[in-house]
Amino acid sequence: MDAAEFRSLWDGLTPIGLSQQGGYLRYSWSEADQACRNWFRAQADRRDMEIETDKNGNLYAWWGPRHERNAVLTGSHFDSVPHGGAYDGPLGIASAFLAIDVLREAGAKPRRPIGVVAFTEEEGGRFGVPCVGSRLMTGALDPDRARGLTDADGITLAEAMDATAADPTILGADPERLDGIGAFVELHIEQGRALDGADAPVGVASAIWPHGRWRFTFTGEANHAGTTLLADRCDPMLTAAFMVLAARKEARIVGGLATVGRVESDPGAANVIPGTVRAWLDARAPDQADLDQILEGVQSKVNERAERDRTQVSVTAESETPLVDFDGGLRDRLAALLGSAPVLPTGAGHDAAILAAHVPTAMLFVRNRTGVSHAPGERADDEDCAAGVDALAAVLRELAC
Ligand code: HGY
Ligand code: MN
Ligand code: MN
Repeated sequence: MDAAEFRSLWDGLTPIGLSQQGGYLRYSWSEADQACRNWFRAQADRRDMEIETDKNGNLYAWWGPRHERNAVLTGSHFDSVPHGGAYDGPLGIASAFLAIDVLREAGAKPRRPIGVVAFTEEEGGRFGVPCVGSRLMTGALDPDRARGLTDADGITLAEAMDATAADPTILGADPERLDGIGAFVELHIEQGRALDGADAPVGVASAIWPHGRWRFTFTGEANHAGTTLLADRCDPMLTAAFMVLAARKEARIVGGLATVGRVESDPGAANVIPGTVRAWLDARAPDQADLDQILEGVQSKVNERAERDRTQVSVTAESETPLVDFDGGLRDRLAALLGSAPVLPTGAGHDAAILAAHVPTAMLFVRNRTGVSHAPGERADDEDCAAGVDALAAVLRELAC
């Protein structure tokens, strides 16, 4: 695959969902998502691939003998975080279509079905829970909970699906489909700079750190900012601010990561002491014990602080993903196939983490020279993306042809 060929397909996708302020607003079941789905269908049609949407809204394009089981599935997601980058997700889908072109040009014939998948709501950017499409398919997310998830405007997932003529009443586990998948390989832009340090365009994932998302709700007493003495306040913003600093400290102690990127204050007026503050903690660590230590440390210290602030705290785990150690045999086989490509862990979550609990799963990473991700500056060189396509083509050939 040459870089120009990659660029020509990529340029057809990059305008979709681009926001005026920079970055992407590709939310699931939005207009941008429908445009991405139409792009996907056009790519599949151009390649005479059979198109399918499953009961959870995940989109597939198939090549090869569909009557055979143990399909080799590849792909990723279209949805973005708010003002996210162009590559996180879509690169895996675009590369899958191009890898099939490479195989066809080489005269390869699949003996197992090869499927390209676009999983829905991987980021949780609209409905707050990551990997909704893959978690629903694998039975890891209750369909009633999923239907009731709401976006910032209070629209539920069910209503958003209804508005696009997708049927939310059939959401749920899909064991028959899962049973037909023999392997899943997700190509993704690296969200870090290890490959740049190793001077390698492509790498293979060894593991995904355990990580999760916890909603902290701090409750105090709304009151007048200009007339309430400090001693008389029950200000939940103080306790929330303390949580942010405590999380950073606990993460640093164990060599993990902690982020609070979303805070909501009610009523949210500059001259009102908030009555309630909600803050979302994203925490990740090399192993589960470290992650547990971050959460325990934060919760115990925040509870102490709440007493001083005369506020109340409640914590809800919105999503938790245990350590994913990718299938060792598949990992080593792919690393060898790719000329001993670097094998590296990641702290980023992926649909591959959800599938890995059910089918042999691997990830390929494409070099990201700055490591920036989940931001408008995210990018990979066309040459490295083309190398990723060739690597994915080699993997699909090895596994399915
Ligand atoms: O948040 C993550 O780690 C992934 O990009 N969804
Ligand atoms: Mn992401
Ligand atoms: Mn992603």
